[in-house]
Amino acid sequence: MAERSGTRRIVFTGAAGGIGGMIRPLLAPLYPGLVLSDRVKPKDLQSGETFVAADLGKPDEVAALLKGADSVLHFGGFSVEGPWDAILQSNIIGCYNLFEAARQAGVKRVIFASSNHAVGFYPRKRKIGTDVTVRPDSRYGVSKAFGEALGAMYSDKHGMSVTCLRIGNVGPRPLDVRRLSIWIAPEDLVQLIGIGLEHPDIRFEIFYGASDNEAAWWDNARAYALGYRPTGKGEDHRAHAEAEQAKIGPDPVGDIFQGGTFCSMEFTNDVKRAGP
Ligand code: 15L
Repeated sequence: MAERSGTRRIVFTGAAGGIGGMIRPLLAPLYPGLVLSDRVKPKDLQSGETFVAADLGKPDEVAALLKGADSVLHFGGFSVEGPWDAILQSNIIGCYNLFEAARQAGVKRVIFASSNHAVGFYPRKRKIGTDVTVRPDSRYGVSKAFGEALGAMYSDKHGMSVTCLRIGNVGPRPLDVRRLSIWIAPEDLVQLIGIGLEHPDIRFEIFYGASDNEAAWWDNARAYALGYRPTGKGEDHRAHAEAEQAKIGPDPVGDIFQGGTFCSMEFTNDVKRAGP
């Protein structure tokens, strides 16, 4: 934990995105050397924040961004299901450019924002660990599984410390009944990032990005073993989540699987054949 208060250059891609907006104020006092990056500047950039624009699709720009960096928080890319070309450019090519530039720059640690959608076709009735086969529920989920695989390769082949966070849903409280199982408070996400940035034993890890949720579908034992002590509890917000759920109609496919609407989108299978 000694480096925590240092000014090592920590690059945060995707800093102008939704998660970026929620965690930037929490990261700033912990990591004075934080460099925010995105294609466009966050509208609410604060006077003490450093920003460098970069397009993940352009290797030269990514290389310039990572020059002298100690660590990277890679949250950049397309954050929902989308057309193949958008996913390909941002999350496949962009993610490769990021890891390769990190290797060339001698970056020691990468924290990769993966997603629950890498395993979205597991049924809600199953509790899964981080060692299960991926079951992506979308092109987006496939791209997150790809990012995890890239991280494993850069860890094994080049000795980079890589932490993949299969993030559920970040926000002040769970948005609906599904999110009671996968919700993560911004403070807890910052705690997981801190473990990825500082824990001395990390080579390659996958953690679920979830708070202390009673309704959890995930076994996050490895994160707890490395010191994770989430403070958010989804159950404290059950009444709100159920009230919001009542406004949403049933989804005969999405309600069965962990990935919800990402599973029902474009679904042409028989539910009985998917996700046992
Ligand atoms: C994600 O991975 C998305 O980035 C976010 O927008 C939500 O859809 C979230 O998953 C979720 O599953 O709720």
